[in-house]
Amino acid sequence: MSIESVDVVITSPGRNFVTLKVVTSDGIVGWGDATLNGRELSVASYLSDHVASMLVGRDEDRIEDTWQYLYRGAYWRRGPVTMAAIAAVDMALWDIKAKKAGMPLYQLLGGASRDGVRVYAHASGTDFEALANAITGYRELGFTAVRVQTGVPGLGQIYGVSAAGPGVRYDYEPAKRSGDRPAEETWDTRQYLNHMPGVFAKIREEFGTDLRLLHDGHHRMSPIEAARFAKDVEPYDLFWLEDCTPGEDQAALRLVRQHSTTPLAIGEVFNTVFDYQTLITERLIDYVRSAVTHTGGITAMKKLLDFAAIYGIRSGIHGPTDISPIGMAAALHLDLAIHNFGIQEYMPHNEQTLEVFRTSFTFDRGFLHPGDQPGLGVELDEEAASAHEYTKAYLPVNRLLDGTVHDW
Ligand code: CS2
Ligand code: MG
Repeated sequence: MSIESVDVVITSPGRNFVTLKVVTSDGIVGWGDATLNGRELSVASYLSDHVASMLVGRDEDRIEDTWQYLYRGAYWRRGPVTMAAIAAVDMALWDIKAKKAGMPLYQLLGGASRDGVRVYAHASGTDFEALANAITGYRELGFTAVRVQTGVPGLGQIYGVSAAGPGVRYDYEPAKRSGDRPAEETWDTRQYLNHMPGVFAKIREEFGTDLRLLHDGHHRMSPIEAARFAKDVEPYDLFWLEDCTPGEDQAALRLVRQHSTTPLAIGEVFNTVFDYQTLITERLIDYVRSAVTHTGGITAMKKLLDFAAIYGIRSGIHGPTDISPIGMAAALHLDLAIHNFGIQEYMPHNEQTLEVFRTSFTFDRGFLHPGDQPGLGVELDEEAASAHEYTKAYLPVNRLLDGTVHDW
């Protein structure tokens, strides 16, 4: 048995996705997610122009060797493009291996460690009323955890708040089809710092203490601002404060840790374990946020989460709509199997996307389950995919009120 063909499928059912299709000489198909929001074609080219020909003829069962071959063999390593490409190959090979075994992937990762995967939804609103409406809606669907993002008085459209207006299920899509350059948003950390603690106080007053609340700082605060924010929200018992400060400055989290016991989550823009080394070994975070799609796949993610487990750190795998249903399924198989599971992000994909990606994972009262189909449990409908042409889209660029470029 060997790999017979390797192809890249680019489709855009409402937003862009890049998918790798690997077919063995016995006709078994494996799928891998290679989507990198705003830079999709870079990964598509890395795969089709540089990797595909290297894979044809290789033994599809040698997953670890293929991973090392693509990581060490490239010489130029790490980074979001390289690791998304490797992730897609890795996911496809695990999909094939589990299909050959006639088992859902989680069985090959040690079997189920829990009955279901607790997920959190994105609740947002331009003002408190809209936010409360969204939280109520998600609670009615059975969610036990919600991420809270809201507008800041005086600022326009900001990160994480649906432009589509309040609602339980909205297609919040951060990447904008804005022609040849990104849209721009404005930001002011001081107004944000002064506004948000009161929002959490009102949420606790209205919804009580049981609901798990998460919040995404989205890389925007300086270390001392993050320390202040984490301390100010401590009374509201957040499940986690995410990306409170740009995580690549790992040592900065020592300052935040000194001032607060608010749990911290970091890593969705990270691509290898080396990005986490200080954060994990010094216990500066509580949750690992990487996506399987951006961190070298299932092989690398399992190693990263096992490393984190030694330090009492749990998973919080990234699951926005710009991770495809294939990448989401890969996360769910890992979530079900590992011991140090924390929580899984779940932004439901739109109907158009689900016509292209035939999923078998199920949602039930706040929990997802990957299902028991052999493999990852997601099949891409190539005919449906061909109906949605790629359209360039950019994540916004953020500027402070004085025009200075800032983390978005
Ligand atoms: C966000 C993401 O889900 C999250 O935690 O940080 O939605 C992020 O903004 C997007 O993945 C960027 O493409
Ligand atoms: Mg985030």
